[in-house]
Amino acid sequence: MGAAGEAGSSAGGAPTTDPPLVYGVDAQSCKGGLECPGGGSCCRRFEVPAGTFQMGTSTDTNAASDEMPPHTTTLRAFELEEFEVTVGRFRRFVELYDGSLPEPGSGALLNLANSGWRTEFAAQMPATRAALEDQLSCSVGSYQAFTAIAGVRETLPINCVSWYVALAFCIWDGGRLPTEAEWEMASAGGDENRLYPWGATTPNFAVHAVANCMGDGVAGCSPADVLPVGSRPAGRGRFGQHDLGGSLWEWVFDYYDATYYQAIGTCSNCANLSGLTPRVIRGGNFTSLALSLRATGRASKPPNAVDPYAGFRCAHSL
Ligand SMILES: [Ca+2]
Repeated sequence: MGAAGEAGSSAGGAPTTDPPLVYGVDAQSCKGGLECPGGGSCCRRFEVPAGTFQMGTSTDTNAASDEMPPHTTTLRAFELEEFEVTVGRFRRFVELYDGSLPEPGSGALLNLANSGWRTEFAAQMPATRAALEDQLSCSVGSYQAFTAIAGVRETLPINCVSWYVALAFCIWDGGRLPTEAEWEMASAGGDENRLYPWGATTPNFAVHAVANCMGDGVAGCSPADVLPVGSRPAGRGRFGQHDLGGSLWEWVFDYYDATYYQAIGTCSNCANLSGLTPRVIRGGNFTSLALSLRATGRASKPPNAVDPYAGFRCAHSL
């Protein structure tokens, strides 16, 4: 009792009244309402039903070697968020962020051992809110989405987030990161094996995806090419998710291994939970050409990379 009183008086300022950062509360980033384009909650999510599909491809002549061979993949049902995580949602995490971290093992997926948060991730996390805000300022005056004060950019997809921060956010919000297999199942429309999330149609960048620096309708890349989530509704996937092709690359849980498909074979609820440093990113970004928007396309970044081209969305187990 004495220590608390002394701290409050000796600081000479108002005691903090912020609630603590509590991990694992479902959709707390949208508490009180946070509306995204189309009129729904920015936290809305849609079920991707259980099923079996061919992950990867052997028929797409544009495919890279890391997309081959295709392998039969079975997944249990899960929910995937409709939108990439927005600035408005992420701001609520920032406002509470005090450096405290998820419990080890939280955010685990598919009952796989060694998934979820690990103690060794702590060293990769910003220690303070100020350090987190510093990361979010990775592209000041250009592509960065976050602003210190809420303004007109609240429905832009949050970028400048590391894999670690993305995972922590999803756990805080009651979810986790999708596995690479889950993400591809959503983007390919499961057993429809769509070339792009919307189908086989060659992308029209005014209609299907925020990509090719055509977000503003003008050739050439500029900050105006970063658009609110859900800006290309005709590009939604089979299960309702927006922007699986384009907008931002999306972090998924898996380690990246270019030869993973050659070794995995038929698998059920599989994920690559070991390997070297890089993690998988999927779906291309607002500067990408059509090639990167394909449902089977794979890329990677070091997990501590913070740049304006990558964001994420969260998955939720059922
Ligand atoms: Ca995307």
